[in-house]
Amino acid sequence: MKTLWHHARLVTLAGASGWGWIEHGALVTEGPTLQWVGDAAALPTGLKVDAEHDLGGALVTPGLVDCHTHLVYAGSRAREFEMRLQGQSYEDIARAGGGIRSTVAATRAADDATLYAGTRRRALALQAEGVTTLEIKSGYGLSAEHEARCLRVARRVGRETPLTVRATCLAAHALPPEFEGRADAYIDAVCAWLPVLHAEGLIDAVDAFCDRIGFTPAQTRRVFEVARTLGLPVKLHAEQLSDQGGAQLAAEFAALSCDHLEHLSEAGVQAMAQAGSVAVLLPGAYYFLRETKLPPIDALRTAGVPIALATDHNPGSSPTLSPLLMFNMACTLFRLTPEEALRGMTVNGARALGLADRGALVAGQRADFVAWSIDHPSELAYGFGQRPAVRIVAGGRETAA
Ligand code: DI6
Ligand code: FE
Repeated sequence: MKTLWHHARLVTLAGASGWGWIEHGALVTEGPTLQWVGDAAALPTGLKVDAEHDLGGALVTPGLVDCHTHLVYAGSRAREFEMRLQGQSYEDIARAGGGIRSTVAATRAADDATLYAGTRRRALALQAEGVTTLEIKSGYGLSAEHEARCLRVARRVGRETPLTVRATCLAAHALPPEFEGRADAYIDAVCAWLPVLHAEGLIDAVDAFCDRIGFTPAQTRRVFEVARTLGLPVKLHAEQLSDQGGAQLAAEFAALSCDHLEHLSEAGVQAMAQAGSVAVLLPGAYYFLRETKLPPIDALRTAGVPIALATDHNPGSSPTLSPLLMFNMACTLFRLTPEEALRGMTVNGARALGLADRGALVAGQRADFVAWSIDHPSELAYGFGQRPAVRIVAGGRETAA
């Protein structure tokens, strides 16, 4: 089915910089693919289409790619938020058995229907703000059975919503209570689960939390070695609370991305540049944990490391479902430009997932785009708390905004 979408002001993001603006733009989609993008005056003569949509002069950007979320969980951590306000630190709460472990307990206790319903609700909330591609990590199951269950929920969201979902196994997220004091034994177990989860088709990438309250670089390396044997790409929660040299380790494995990065060193920046890894910035967690150390953004820019931006939605450190609020925080807190923020949640977000077929409005790419009721793309970052998405098209099909 061939469809013409006309009367659009296109922000294509074609090329390495700039908005790629086409003031009087049109798009032609053929099934799930962008077949033609350009100035309406240059539309191929004699073009025959099955359907035509007038976008009413709306500004159109690529669909948003949220490349880092922890959407599958049950329960809430509002009580822990109160404890932090009363003076306890995120790390103290984690060490006392709260934090990630409390979400693991709630997730294991939830029945399948509840776990799926909560995850789907959150995915649709992200979609309503313009997300068309979403990464979902496991990491609140932490047993063979429960990690598989969480990854199946992620896969089901991909089947039953218009969103493209990439599933990442983050079994090395925290030490489950039954392995207390036996972190190496837990890593042995994770290394044994990965081939099984992969054989079931549940994993697109492998992630780990390399930090003081997570796993050591040596333990992370063991997980990555199994991923490499399976041909799976890796990503890393790196240098979030401390500098562990995780970025350098991830670079050895040609990681798709390193994420968080507040404590990233210059050596880490250089390693990421050499490996071609994307820096995924997560201002929601920075804000909500009241972190004061900024990621080394200028050093990343100077080294030419691509910068992506994501919600990091999770119940402990970033309970937001607003990608556009992340645009605003990336600009106000991290001093990204609005263009860097938009590229961060489109082209560079796609790259952080290893997806080369989306992120820009260019012929041949996937037909994922959003029509917004704004005059200029910088308004996406400026108007925090506003929800200007009016039409969302995923894989050539219109979905509810
Ligand atoms: N870093 C984070 O910010 C999330 N996971 C991680 O490794 C937080 C997860 C949580 O607190 O539940
Ligand atoms: Fe995360």
